[in-house]
Amino acid sequence: MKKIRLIALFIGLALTATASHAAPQKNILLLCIDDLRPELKSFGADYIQSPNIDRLAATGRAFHHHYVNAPSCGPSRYTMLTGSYGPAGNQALFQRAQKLAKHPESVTPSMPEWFRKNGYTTVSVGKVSHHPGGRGGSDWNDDSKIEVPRAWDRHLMPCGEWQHPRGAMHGLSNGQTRVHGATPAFESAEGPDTIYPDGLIAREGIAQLTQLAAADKPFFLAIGLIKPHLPFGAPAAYMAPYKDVKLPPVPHPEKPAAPSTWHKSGEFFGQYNHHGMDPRTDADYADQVRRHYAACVTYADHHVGQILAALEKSGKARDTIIVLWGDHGWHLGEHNIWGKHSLFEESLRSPLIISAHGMNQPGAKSDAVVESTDIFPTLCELTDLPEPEFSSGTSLTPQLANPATPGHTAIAYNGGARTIRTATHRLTLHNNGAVELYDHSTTPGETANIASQHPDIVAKLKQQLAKKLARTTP
Ligand SMILES: [Ca+2]
Repeated sequence: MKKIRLIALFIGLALTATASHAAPQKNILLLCIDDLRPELKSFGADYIQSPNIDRLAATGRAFHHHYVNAPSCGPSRYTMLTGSYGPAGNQALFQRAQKLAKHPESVTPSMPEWFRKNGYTTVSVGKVSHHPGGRGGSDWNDDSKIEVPRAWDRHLMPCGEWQHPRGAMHGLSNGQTRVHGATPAFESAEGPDTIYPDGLIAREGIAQLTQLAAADKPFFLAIGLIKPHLPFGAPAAYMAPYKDVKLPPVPHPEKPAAPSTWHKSGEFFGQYNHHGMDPRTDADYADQVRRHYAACVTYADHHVGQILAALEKSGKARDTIIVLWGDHGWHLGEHNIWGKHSLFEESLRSPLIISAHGMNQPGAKSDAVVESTDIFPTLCELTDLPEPEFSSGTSLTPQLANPATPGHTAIAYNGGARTIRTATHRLTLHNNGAVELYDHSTTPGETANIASQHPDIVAKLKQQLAKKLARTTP
């Protein structure tokens, strides 16, 4: 069955290969984008300029109902990189590394480790795991504290004027690093792409891509861009498309009734200086924040374009599977939240695009509910690597072969609650016993909790959620 799906997917390529010689081993180019909402032109947002990601969507499969398994950077990246559910905090991968040091037999291989073991050269550049460059220590550059041991042949983070990965992670223009509570939440300084850290990440990523493409071995290259993570800083040129554009109204901006995973947007309000302004009460300020976020999306999109152009130039585009993945969404005022960390749709839904040369119906979107743990088994199947049976994900090759193929369910968790999304409903269970149930077929904004009216649906989804969570890696 697996083989039939693969042949269906790559029918064009398979015929070419039969006529000449065996197809070369496919490379992987994984593009991770930090805090990217699925608000792109190719995902239906008219006012956003995202031409390069849109072109990728037009040649591949855009998953419009991809859900992350945790609404913050560290635990979400844990699930994508390991194919398993894990701890809920930002230290998830470092905890795994400690466990690996003490009890190596109890830790399953990460996705890059799996590819490396199977003959690939594996390289990461930028923010792929939680810390850009994948190291711990006070400045995140300690070579003795590796976030994902055994994964990478090289894991790089060019820091330039920001001096270290911790500085670059929350950096503003020209080497400014974040000062708790004093740094502005957004900025658009005049200058070239490299006045913000992503300019350096893209440049190093392209250098690595060019080097890997010239070698004989297949490669797994992951490039992680930091924007549009806070602070929303991008060169002024990227603000230009948003100066006069009319922003759509924020849907359901009201604070939800309890119980919910609403929070006080601590990252946004606590880490940055808003000079007394608050987007929850000041419409002009909300507008400015949204425009700067949009500029960061276009800045990220520009780098995606540069990287894809370098892949074309390398001659390896036909032999490379491209994955673009957002590590979670972000509330720009929906449900009265400015941030992530909730278990609402705005935090959990993120873009996923998979593109492989010769695939069926390129450009047709998928509405299947899928989740980040699915990426690992999918890429193994596409490259004919051994199946990672330990993964709790499900290969998405059926959706790649036929975009109308239904999905499954997606689960997620934060410190205080856990949730399951089906094609029609979301159930959220709080640690204190409270329950939320939303029907997306009637109220897609998750504004009407119908848990008390539908105990049957609650019971059924509870069971499904428990079954999936039972596969969590401690
Ligand atoms: Ca993130």
